Amino acid sequence: MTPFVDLAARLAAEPADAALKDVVLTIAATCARISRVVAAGALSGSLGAAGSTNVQDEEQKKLDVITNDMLSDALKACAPVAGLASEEMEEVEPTGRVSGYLVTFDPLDGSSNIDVNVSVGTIFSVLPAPVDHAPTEGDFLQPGRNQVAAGYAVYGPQTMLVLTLSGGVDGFTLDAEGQWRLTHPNLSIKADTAEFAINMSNQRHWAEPVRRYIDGCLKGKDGPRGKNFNMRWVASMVADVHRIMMRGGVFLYPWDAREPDKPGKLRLMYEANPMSLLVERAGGRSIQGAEDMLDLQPTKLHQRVPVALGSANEIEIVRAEMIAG
Ligand code: P6P
Repeated sequence: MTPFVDLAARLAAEPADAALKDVVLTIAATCARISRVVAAGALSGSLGAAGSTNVQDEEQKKLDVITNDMLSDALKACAPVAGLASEEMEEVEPTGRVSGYLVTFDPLDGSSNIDVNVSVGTIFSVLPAPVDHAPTEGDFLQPGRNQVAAGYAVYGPQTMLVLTLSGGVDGFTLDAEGQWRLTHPNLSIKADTAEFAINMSNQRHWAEPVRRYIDGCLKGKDGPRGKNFNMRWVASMVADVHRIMMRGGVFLYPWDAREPDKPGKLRLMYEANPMSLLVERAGGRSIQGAEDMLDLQPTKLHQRVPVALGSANEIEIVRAEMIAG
């Protein structure tokens, strides 16, 4: 008999309504199925390019399309879901139902890592749906603080689900029977860190505040920070954020001059906002520029934002650099 309670038992203790728990359980069950599809890799012929591009004009991998269909089909069959939106779909998709919840998701984040067997993941966000009409794109454009649930599944050495509804953040590990087991209750991010995650190859393109912050870290114990720093970059947001949930750190994907009209690479509605809710609920911080990410009023469904998130005290140092300009 395992000592680890399962997801349904943990949700039973949540004050959230049964309809929201139904949505979360549907997403969790689909992520368990996605884990098996991802793990099969070349054996199932699901690696490689799909031969199409998504709304971001990015080449789609076969697994981007397969996993998007898995989540879309499951959510359309889930009664409390009134509408869904995905990185892989240009428009929002009303389900024909009114009221309940809206779900946004990145079905397989980091998919460029799939073919080289590096961790990837699924990110999801749940928002309240309008009560009196079928949802339109405008109904999805709610600040991150409106989220009623958020989470990710990371398909790595273990498959884990990290989730927040009304309270804290819990981590679940998928067992051999396909059940999510509560292995990491009440996750909390260390307030201080000596580890940053950023794609250093873009250094010459960063704005001055980010360049100053990273230079300070790189100067180590003889520099302004008085300590040495370590660097990590998985190039899979889910994997980098999961490491921060487990041992602290900061993750930055800032604006850079390569495409100056783009505020950042990552998407607000189904990457930055769900990750920011999880990080804040675990005691961390998440900012875009000098503002809290969760306060941002979205203007477009596939809007991109610069992201800096992680250990609270370290992010406040980043925020101070942003304010200094
Ligand atoms: P780069 C994956 O494509 C992603 O959207 C995030 O998961 C990841 O953090 C980032 O892009 C990696 O970007 O420019 O380092 O390849």
